Amino acid sequence: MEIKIALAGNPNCGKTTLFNALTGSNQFVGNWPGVTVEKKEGKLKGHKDVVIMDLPGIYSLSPYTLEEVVARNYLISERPDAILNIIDGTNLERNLYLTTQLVELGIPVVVAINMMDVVKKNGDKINTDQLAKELGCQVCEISALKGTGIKEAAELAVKAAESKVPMVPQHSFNGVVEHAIAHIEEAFLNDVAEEQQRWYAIKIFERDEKVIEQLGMSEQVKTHIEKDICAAEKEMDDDSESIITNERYIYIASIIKDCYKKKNQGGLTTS
Ligand code: BGO
Repeated sequence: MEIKIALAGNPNCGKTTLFNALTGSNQFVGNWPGVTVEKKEGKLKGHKDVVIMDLPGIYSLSPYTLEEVVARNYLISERPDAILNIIDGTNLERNLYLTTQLVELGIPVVVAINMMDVVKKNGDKINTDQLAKELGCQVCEISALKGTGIKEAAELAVKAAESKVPMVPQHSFNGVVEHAIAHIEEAFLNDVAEEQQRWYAIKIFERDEKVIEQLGMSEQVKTHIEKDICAAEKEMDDDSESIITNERYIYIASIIKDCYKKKNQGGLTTS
């Protein structure tokens, strides 16, 4: 059986460098169906049955850019066996925004923190064990440019794919949001595989038109669910999409506080 591993990450996180290092000359380049976004896949060196799929660089799984739509359609329709999420260690906060969404898809995720050569040179510290605990997935350190840790990262992704243990997201939104999400899952998502329900429910809560259309929600169900969404919006005095975005950033801020130490932070206030 062929194993499919998707490489996902922000633009400029080093995804192309990693993809090239992992696959060498064993690559096929084409376009995603119907769009002019480049599609690249290749065999993992030393594993003839492992295909690495290079997804477009994206900041989020929202439906607003062609790249985001291509990447998320692949993730939710094709369901790779694992996601190798490359994040730029010099830009943790921004990069983790995508990570918080990838771990909700129910697909095993391995996070590879890239640019570790720069992080180390700067004297900054990332507590990967703590980060793994708070995200609920394995985390490793790599430098795609220098080639350090990349074989190990790929092996972790292969193991995660083989294990088929679905991700269990560690983050909970505010109570009223969780209430709405639970209600959406219960009222409408019974036919969706359990590990995928949370991602869909969050998207429905955000009123993501593409997901709502894909799922073919009736007006009756929409009206029913809308009550819960409006209740959350009223209580939190914001629109549903902004509520989710803000809560993700609060979660990320707490992760950064626990897991990241910048060398010079606060170092000047000795007097
Ligand atoms: C240029 N460490 C360091 N130091 N740099 C890295 C690493 C790493 O681990 N990984 C990648 N880079 P892409 P996306 C460049 O191209 O793979 C660098 O968008 C330059 N180019 O070399 O393209 C990598 O596919 C001139 O840098 O990322 C590349 O995700 C001056 O990060 C950049 C300096 O990598 C983006 C850098 C003409």
